[in-house]
Amino acid sequence: MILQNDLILRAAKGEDIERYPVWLMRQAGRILPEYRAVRSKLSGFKELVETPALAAEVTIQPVDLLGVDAAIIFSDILVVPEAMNVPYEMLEAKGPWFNHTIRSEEQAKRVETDFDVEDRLGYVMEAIKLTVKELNGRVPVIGFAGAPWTILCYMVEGHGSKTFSEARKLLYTNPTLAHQLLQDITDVTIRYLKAQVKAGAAMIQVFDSWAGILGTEQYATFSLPYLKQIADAINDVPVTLFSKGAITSIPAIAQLNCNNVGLDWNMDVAAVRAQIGDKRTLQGNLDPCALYGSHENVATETIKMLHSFGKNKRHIVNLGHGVYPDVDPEKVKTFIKTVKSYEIN
Ligand code: 1CP
Repeated sequence: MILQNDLILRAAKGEDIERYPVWLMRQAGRILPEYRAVRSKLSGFKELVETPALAAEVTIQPVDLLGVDAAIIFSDILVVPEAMNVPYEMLEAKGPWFNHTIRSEEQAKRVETDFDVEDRLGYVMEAIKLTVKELNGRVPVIGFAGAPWTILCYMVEGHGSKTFSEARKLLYTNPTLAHQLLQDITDVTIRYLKAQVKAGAAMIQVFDSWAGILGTEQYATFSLPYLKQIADAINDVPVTLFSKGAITSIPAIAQLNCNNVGLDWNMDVAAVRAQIGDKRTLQGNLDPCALYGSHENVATETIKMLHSFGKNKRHIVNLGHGVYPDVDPEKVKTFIKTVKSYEIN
């Protein structure tokens, strides 16, 4: 398939670009009335995730409606623990819920790793194939998975949390079990991401959403070695590592075998660039709340971020985290328009 718009892939590889590519984390989702219309006809979130034709439809919506330079496959990071026999439910207005938590060796017995990802997660690969076919080369499709540490957070805690103190407790009380589970998640994740690439994903992003709740030393012990295995295993397409809140670990992340390092809005682009040099592309990092401002303010804040890049072409524009569901899509369009009309040279 020849891509008409390969801007994001060129930026990821450090090749020349005529303007900065732009997409948004969580672009396929509740900000769009067209997404809510599809979703309202279904029993719930999981039905959408598990129905390839509908997942493909909502994946393509932001390409049609917002003009982003990449599509991210509509799915969730929690499909991986589910495939490992730790299933989740998505409760309306509450978020994920696991009926089984894994906090002891006894509970860990239910965790399965020896299965075919095509078998248990085939619906994701099917959705990617359909999306690639329907996009017909308009933009690349990004595949993704959660980082092992972030997946462990949900497996141990059983639901969302501000502190994930049960998960962090395990690191102190039973580090052996924590490492065993992290390795199991890593093994499955590598097979899953390779299957996504085979199905047509042209770039991979690993979301370490709960990186920021670990100290630097613990991050080096319980997350980086597993991210390293994933980054080393995915060779055919560019890889983005997004470790939200891991400010002090950014130089170590940039040492891994990745193309892109995702930055959240607390991170200073110029300071990170000074630390890591030109060998990696940076992705981010407008504060998602900036999109609540007036159109004029959105444009001003976006330009401020673009200025922080200097003249460096190794950037992919995004927010510093997922777009908030109540943001006006017109403000998102202003953000995207501002990026697209910004001259790099
Ligand atoms: O009913 C709905 O529409 C539920 C909202 C929703 C959506 C749209 C959830 C529940 N997941 C998703 C899709 C999703 N999740 C995507 C789709 C593609 C896109 O970005 O457009 C992606 C990439 C994710 C990844 C994801 N899920 C992450 C990592 C990214 C991040 O935001 O940090 C995490 C932590 C999750 C777990 C999750 N899924 C959904 C919720 C509400 C949560 C977070 C719960 C918590 O706070 O712990």
